[in-house]
Amino acid sequence: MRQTWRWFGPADKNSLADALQAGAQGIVTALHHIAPGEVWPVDAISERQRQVSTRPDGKSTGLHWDVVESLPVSESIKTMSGDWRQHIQHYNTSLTNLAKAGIRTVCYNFMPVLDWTRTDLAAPMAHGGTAMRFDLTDFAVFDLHILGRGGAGNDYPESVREQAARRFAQMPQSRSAELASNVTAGLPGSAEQWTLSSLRDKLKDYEALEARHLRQNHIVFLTEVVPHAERLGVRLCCHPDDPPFPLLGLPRIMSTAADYRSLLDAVDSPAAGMTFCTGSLGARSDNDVPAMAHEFAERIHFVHLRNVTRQDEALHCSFFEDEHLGGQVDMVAVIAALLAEERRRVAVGRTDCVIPMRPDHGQNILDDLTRDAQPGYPAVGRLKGLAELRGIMHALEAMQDAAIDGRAAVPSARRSHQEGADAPVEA
Ligand code: DNO
Repeated sequence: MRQTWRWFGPADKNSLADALQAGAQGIVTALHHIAPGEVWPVDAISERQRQVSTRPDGKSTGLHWDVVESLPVSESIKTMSGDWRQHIQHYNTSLTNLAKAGIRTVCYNFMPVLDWTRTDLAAPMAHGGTAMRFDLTDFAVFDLHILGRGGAGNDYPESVREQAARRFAQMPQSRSAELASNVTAGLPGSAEQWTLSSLRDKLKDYEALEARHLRQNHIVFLTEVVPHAERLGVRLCCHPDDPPFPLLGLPRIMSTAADYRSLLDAVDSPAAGMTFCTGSLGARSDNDVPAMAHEFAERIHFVHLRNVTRQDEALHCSFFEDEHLGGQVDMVAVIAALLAEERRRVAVGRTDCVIPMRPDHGQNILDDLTRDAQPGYPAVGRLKGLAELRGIMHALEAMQDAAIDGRAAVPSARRSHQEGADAPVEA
């Protein structure tokens, strides 16, 4: 697998030099300054490519912009209202411009209004670092008592409503403001930013939109863009809902194996695929994540490796972001399935036989605690995750090589380490 690293552009507190020291082989980024629905112009794409590939002293970083995360799908497209037709044309133009620049893996999501959502961005961990967390009771506090959404009571069991009322009554103002900001202020990489009042207005647009309508709109969107992507050799890959269940009464339709099965069957093209995010999918106890990696292997174009520990099995709704090998997702089984898919692709002559992966999120540890990088994207926590995941890849590849050659396993670095990456460079 190709070991990539998310970089938010020049404003990112983590530099490309950090990515290189972490051993990244490629960069995942986006033009976050361009609003959803607008065209990504050729010039802006090539400028970002230049930033990725060039060190401040003008020398090459050896890195390239490998994956777009994300080319956002506008709210108008998701609801098929307003300027949606024009936004689809713009989406196709952006795909053309990306393909011209040689960038052909494009991640997107189809979550209405909110992208990834957490109630805590820095929950203390026993080791002294922090991690992100989604707590259903805190979310209910936000929904019922801070946002005050009409009808929200019907969406929570009585026990959660009671606990939320008690918690809100004792909640200091500073924590309720923080909770509101964590949920609504938008996170880096999310499509749109909300205030409490714009969020209330936006939710109205979805009042009549049921899950089945959103599914239909997703298929219409893909029907409009996939033939174009196919001609360009672009692979779109839909990120799962995070967390994978409805929030604020909004439908979420890419949460389970059944959701992906029906979408990928409805739009049966290599240009319509999946971003396999183990952390998002793993937040549901009824998702068998390794089995999903096997089932959808052929259509997986991009991988996020992250782990979660679920905290409320009964409600399967609360979790925290655990260490990459520490949570409930069987990471070895997932990586084994993905490496097997890579070998299968080589055997059938597919050109996309190296699947890009990135260590998704990381706990804040050591210097991360003072660096104030984007939530979820610390340098050291991700570096640690990548190093652990790389270890698994090395071990599994070495065992596979040994099985093929019929000899004892010898650790081999040849496939998962960039050639020359660890050689000394000229000063
Ligand atoms: C969070 C990310 C998501 C992801 C989008 C993809 O860290 O995994 O924001 O980028 O959902 O469209």
